[in-house]
Amino acid sequence: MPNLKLTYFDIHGGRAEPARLAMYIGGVAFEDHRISFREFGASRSSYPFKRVPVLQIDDVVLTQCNSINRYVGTLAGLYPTDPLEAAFCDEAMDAVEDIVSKQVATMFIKDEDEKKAAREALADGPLAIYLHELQAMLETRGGEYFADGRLTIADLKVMVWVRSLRSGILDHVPADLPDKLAPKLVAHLERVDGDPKVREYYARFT
Ligand SMILES: N[C@@H](CCC(=O)N[C@@H](CS)C(=O)NCC(=O)O)C(=O)O
Repeated sequence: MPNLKLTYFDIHGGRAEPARLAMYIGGVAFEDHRISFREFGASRSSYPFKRVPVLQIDDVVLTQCNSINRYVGTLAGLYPTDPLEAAFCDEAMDAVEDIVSKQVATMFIKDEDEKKAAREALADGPLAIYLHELQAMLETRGGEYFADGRLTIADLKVMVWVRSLRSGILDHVPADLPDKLAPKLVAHLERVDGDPKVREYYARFT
């Protein structure tokens, strides 16, 4: 097994959280290198694309969270070997990346009225569409998991996203939007978040 060092913000969410969870669940040893926003500001230029997460694998550096997810998902036994099931896994993860990018675009709006309008449009448009489509995708795949009929890295990625929406992280977007528009994604979140290994992972931080 290579030496793995995953660098990301010191938060229980975001683009590195599925990889952290996957490695913990799969018993893959890694250095969980957590940095503050201030530290990121100071070291930003040292990261490819000036962004995190980055995964150092021995002496090479891997960027792009879904590439990291596929790689660590494979090491952890949480990425399908069947090509079509792997594509289903990617499909769900890429959909989450799409919508997260749209959310991020509203984060840097300084004017409060403008931000409110952008967030309301986000809730009515893209967020509603992605919640609806991801719920439909889940149902098409059998209703419990997004690929392979079992927990995969895709479930961790969708769970982390739905959980963040329900935390009310986006001002002007109702925290109960997933409950109202995609209750089956909420049931999926509860199933995945309630997994004993996921519970064990978070218990380490309390
Ligand atoms: N396409 C990249 C996006 C990475 C990204 O934008 N990361 C954010 C944090 S979640 C970041 O580093 N932002 C810093 C900045 O934009 O200055 C990925 O999939 O990992």
